[in-house]
Amino acid sequence: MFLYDNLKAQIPLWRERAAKLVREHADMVIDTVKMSQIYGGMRGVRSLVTDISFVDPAEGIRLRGLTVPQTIDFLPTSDQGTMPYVGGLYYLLLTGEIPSKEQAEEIELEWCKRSDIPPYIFQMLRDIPRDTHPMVMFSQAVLALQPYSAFYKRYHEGMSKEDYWEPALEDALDLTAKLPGIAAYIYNLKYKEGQEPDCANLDYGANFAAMIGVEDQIGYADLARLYFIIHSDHELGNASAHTTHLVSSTLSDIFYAYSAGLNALAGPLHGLANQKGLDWLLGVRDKFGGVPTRNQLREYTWETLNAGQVIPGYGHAVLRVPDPRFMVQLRYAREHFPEDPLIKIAELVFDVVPDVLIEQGKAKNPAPNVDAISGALQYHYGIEGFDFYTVLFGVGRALGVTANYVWARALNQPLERPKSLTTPMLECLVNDTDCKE
Ligand code: HAX
Repeated sequence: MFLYDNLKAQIPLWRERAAKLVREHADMVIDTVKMSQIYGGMRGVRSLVTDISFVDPAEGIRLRGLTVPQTIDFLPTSDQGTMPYVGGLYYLLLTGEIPSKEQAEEIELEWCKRSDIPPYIFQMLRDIPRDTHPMVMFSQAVLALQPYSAFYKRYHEGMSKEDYWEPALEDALDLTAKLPGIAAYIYNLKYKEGQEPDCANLDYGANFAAMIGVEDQIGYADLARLYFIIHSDHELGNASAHTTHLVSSTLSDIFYAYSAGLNALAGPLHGLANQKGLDWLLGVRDKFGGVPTRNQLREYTWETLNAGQVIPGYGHAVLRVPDPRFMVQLRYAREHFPEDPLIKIAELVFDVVPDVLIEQGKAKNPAPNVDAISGALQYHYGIEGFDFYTVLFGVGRALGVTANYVWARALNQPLERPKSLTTPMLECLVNDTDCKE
């Protein structure tokens, strides 16, 4: 397999690069920690390492060095649409190399071979009360796959540290292969009947479009590919990636770890913001019976802020410019359905809300993030159940976090264990008194 051979060749070199850095510069100070950061959610503390992606505050995400537009332009395109194969993106994330079409298709084929879902998962999902949030169902289904973990099995049989990455890769491929089928099953159970999977003839995006029974399957397949690709990774410090990384650093396998990561994604300040973003846009549409005037939208924005709420889809912990993932979705919507009233509202919001947030003077970044428009695109294709949208995010995010997971095991990254202090200890430090820990 191209992927396996590529990783096997690369891993010793990366191990040596990491070992050399530690050997020769063990005491080098990379960053310092301020009081405001300790109390401020560790924003900006440079204390993690990943080569899969990097978020430049002034530019946005680079996936293995490629900007979002470059990623879309350079990856091989699916024969069934205009967007790249999701399998090609996975090859890029795992190896750092742009795949050939054959290499991308090999991943698609590998996913197809591994896509069967044990029947007890479906039984379990059917037994969960139907009004349960789909993220709960999704996270439980991922956790329930754990008995199939190759890593767990090999570890308990007695495996050398050198070999961790191999069953980690097996599990990563298995999990990412099964997620679209699980997500589609949840969708069909809660909202609408779709079709049987057909990965022998359809790629990752097209198969998902078929499984959820969307009307415009060709159009939606392209959006699904785009959506999974742009949601795949956003460095290691974001809550879903970091949770997965932390949990798997105990050497619990990716099923335990990504189930936990999904629970982090389910929060309204993270992945749930796409559902909240759409709610907010629909609130605007319903209040004004369509696209409002600029003044009406300004007032509506202030009403939300004055009620002590955030404007979903705006602001970011790292970014300081409009999120390129927002821009690429806006471009997609302008190209494919510019007359959609919700897209027109999203465009007006992009024009009006940043100025209001600047006027309010709180948000460090008044610009839109990925969630400011992603829900509106799903809505255009008739995807029902807004609470399902974070599940879609979870299918995409798995690509990045599992790539990180494979490399974390390949580089034998250790158990994560930062140090905490008490409030009196910090007060002692401030007063420069003799304090004991
Ligand atoms: N609307 C109103 N107020 C906002 C705001 C927004 N969109 N964004 C930030 N602020 C406020 C914060 O609530 C904070 O207020 P307090 O001082 O009263 O606590 C202040 O501005 C400073 O916050 P910040 O430093 O600019 O932002 P943070 O790094 O603390 O938080 C968030 C980043 C993304 C959580 C924040 O911008 C936010 O809540 N945005 C709305 C929710 C959202 O869109 N989340 C999705 C983010 C992308 C993502 O992870 N997707 O999964």
